[in-house]
Amino acid sequence: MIKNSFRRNILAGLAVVFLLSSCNNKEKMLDSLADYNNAKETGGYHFGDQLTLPKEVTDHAETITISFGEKETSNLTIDPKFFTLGDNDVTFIIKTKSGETLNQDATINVFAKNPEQNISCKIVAEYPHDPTNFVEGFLMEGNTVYESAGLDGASKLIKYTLGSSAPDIIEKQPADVFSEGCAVVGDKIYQLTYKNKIGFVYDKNSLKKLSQFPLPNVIGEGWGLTYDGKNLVATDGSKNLYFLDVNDPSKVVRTLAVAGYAETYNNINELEYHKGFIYSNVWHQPVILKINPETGEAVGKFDFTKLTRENDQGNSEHVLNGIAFKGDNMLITGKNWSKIYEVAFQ
Ligand SMILES: [Ca+2]
Repeated sequence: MIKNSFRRNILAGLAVVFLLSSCNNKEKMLDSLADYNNAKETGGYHFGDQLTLPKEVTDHAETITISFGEKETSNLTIDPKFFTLGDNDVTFIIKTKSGETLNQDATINVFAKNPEQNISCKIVAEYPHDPTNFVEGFLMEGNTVYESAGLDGASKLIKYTLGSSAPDIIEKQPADVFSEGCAVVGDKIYQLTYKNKIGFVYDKNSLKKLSQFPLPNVIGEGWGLTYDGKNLVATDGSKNLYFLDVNDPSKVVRTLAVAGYAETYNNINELEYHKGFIYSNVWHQPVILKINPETGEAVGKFDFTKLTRENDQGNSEHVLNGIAFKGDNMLITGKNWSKIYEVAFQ
């Protein structure tokens, strides 16, 4: 009896020691994981980086899974197939060697794999631009410029020949509609509105309004618009590009955040798709980004500080906001600018 009771006590004692050490390990794992994630949050990761989790975690983990939205991965690499640029609010799911499952939330900040290349260019031509136009949408086809001008009471869609200062056709909006970005698809022009939550479709030749569509709920405000040959691509003043179904632009097909090597770009604005890349200016910044539409990485950057200073007349709202292409040269203008510049890349 004495022997049995002694044995029972020893077994109970061992179980307590085991439980205590298991609890201890569990706390250590969660604490060290939290410390690691907090330390990494500011500097972030770049696409291709490995997550090098602390030894306290890896020593006691059977499996480590990261869950993000409806996706899960056990590959601890910052892979664009799984992570998006900017904030990823993830949950770490750790199965310990002692059979427990631990969960911990974390924010994983992701930036582009490589620094943005500074692309230099030179002005090769200048054309007139109506300085009363608060440009929100700007594109060119052949020699014809299509332009959407904003503001309540002054919104309109116009078309004119590059070099001319008088429009061929003006289609005015009702006073309560604030026009935004526009894009040509076949014989139609699609146009967003700022806060009216609708978009319009026009006949490209006559600029007569054909129909309207509701903006997707996720788009807070209509900003820029372009067409990549498959989808309409819209911005709403956030860091996101929204790829819309061209047959039903109220449907978002894909959302992509935009970031460079060291920063996320918010206020992505007027857009232009050209030969596999999306070009976008950034509201209140005199820059144009060249964006990889597969990953959202800003791979290149144009600095138009000097042109913006020459054209904004000291008004901080007269920002660079118009990108079009004339062959492989870029046309740029801005809100209330009196010129359109043709620039060649160098
Ligand atoms: Ca454009």
